[in-house]
Amino acid sequence: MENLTNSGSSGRLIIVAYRLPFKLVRENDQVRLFQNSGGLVSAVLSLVKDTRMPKFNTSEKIQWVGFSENTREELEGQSLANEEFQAHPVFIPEEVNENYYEGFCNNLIWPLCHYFPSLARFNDEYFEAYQTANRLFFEKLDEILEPDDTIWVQDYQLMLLPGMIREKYPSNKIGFFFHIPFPSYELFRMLPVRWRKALVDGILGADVVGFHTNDYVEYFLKAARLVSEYGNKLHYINMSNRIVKVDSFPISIDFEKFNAAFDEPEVMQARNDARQSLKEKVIFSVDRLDYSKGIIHRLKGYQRFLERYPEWHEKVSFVMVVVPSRDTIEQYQQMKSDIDQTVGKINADFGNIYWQPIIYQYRSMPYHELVGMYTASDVALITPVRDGMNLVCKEYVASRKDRKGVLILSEMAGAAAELGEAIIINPLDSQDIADAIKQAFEMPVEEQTKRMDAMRERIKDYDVFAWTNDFFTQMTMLEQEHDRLRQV
Ligand code: ADQ
Repeated sequence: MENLTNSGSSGRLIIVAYRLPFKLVRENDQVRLFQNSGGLVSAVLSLVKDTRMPKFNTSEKIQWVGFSENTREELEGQSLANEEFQAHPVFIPEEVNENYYEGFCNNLIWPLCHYFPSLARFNDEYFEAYQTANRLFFEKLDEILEPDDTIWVQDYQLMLLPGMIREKYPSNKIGFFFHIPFPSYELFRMLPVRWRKALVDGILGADVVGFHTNDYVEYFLKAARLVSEYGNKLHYINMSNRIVKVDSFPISIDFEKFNAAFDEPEVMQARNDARQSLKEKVIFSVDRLDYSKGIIHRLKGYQRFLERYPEWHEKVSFVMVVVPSRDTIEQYQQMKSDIDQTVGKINADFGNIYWQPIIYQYRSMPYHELVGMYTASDVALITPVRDGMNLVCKEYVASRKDRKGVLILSEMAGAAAELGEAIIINPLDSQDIADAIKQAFEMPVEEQTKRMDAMRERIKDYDVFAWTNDFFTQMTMLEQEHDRLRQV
């Protein structure tokens, strides 16, 4: 895409996300900043690294407003900046945060947007806390905001914030990105009318609203039409005094980083260690503990594979890594215990003293080990029952500099819209998963390479640099579209 952003703003870029990009940790009387390694931090860092990117005021770091995992006392007198970011901590009282983050965000919005309405808890206190917390983010932003600043608000924890900013700052450029699926209207309308309207109006405080896929864009446009009676012309919503652009921007990864990692000594070592200790065929999966990730469905599919295709017994190792997440919430504890039991049962039913069918780890995996496993495995088995995008599958493909390996991917992941050369499965259908594993194991190397090449090319073209570039290009173009549409 043509890059129009260099003519853009000379103000600062302010990111507002639920979490700050780092937290302060004390080790033996030393204090240091510990950076989160999530997809958003990498994506925002691409803004710093990419010379094609808009020239925000480069004498200033990227400003980041977010909830602080440290207390006010812990941060007293400490600098909250590293080379790239200047952090502005938001302190949320514990009782508010419980109803806001665990409550409204993770007990209501998360299950609803991932098509688990039966897990959604509707509670007036949740919404009150959501409003209060969004207001606390706004107050922090209000302390630092300058006229030329561009604000980029992230995700479902902050849907009211763009509207709050727009009310007081009509001229600042505001972007909003939603990282999880925006659900079909039948799900969205389960929210009380006043909540629905507040959320849609809040999001529409932004100039550009981004989702991962065209489907999510359509669902949002429909919600805007039905909830707030905003009409749209294609991707544009006319708000009487301004226009909002709603579009898809499929988030991506740093392709070159994963591609180059293939030859790094630590990755090679991890790959060799894995290959030596595992059976001749290796299946790998890695995700956060979450019901949306389809971990139980994956295990059922693998179980079906072992039942139906006994010729593969003792020849396959399934390495399944789950990173601890939200395990204070009851549903997550229950899910963890279901996973433990299912893994135990499969290993007990099929394994023997020479063979453990599943090697299950409940921990975070260091980067070199992760890429070591990506590049050691014959199959990546990614089976979410619903996922906004899913970056793991993109990381797997980008890591395969050897152009081998097979991706089995759920049709319910946003990434399936881009990665059609994967073996696409329905995660609810165990037989489909079982057959896909068999097909993957039997796939000739030439076909693996053909499919990998097509997917690698696509991710390379639309990497995380292209993603951020695309978003900010749209922000800049909107001004021009504004004028054009007024004349139509
Ligand atoms: P997540 O639900 O967290 O993100 P995902 O996109 O797959 O899911 O990103 C997970 C990241 O964590 C990947 O970079 C992966 O490497 C890493 N990771 C996962 N398990 C790990 C482990 N055990 N050890 C180490 N690293 C691990 C949300 C949405 C997604 C959307 C992203 C970005 O739910 O759908 O793709 O935001 O928008």
